[in-house]
Amino acid sequence: MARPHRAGDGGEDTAVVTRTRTEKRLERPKLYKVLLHNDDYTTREFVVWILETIFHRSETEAVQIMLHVHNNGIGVAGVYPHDVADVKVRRVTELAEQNEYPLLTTMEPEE
Ligand code: TYC
Repeated sequence: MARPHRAGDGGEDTAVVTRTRTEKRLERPKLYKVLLHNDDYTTREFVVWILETIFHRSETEAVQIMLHVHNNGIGVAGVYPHDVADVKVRRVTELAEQNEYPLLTTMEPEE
């Protein structure tokens, strides 16, 4: 006698459920660039400290990124999933305000 079946229990819905799970696993989360913008007032030392503290950059990397932003007007501090990028932008903005620097940080989707 036929038994009732639910999705995933070996009945005809199983293939659909399994394929959906596979597609979900293959989706890569969209990544966001956290950008630092140059200005004339924020000290180089503060930007390097931000890159070391918030973006976990080595001193060498931090100086290179800071100089890139200083020379080009903008540069990438790091690339992260949306929620992580959002928190980093907020933390940098808060630290800049507390220290009375106009340092601007923004985020934009990669590609
Ligand atoms: N232009 C700043 C100075 O000469 C240094 C600086 C670098 C500021 C990067 C902001 O995102 C920045 N003191």
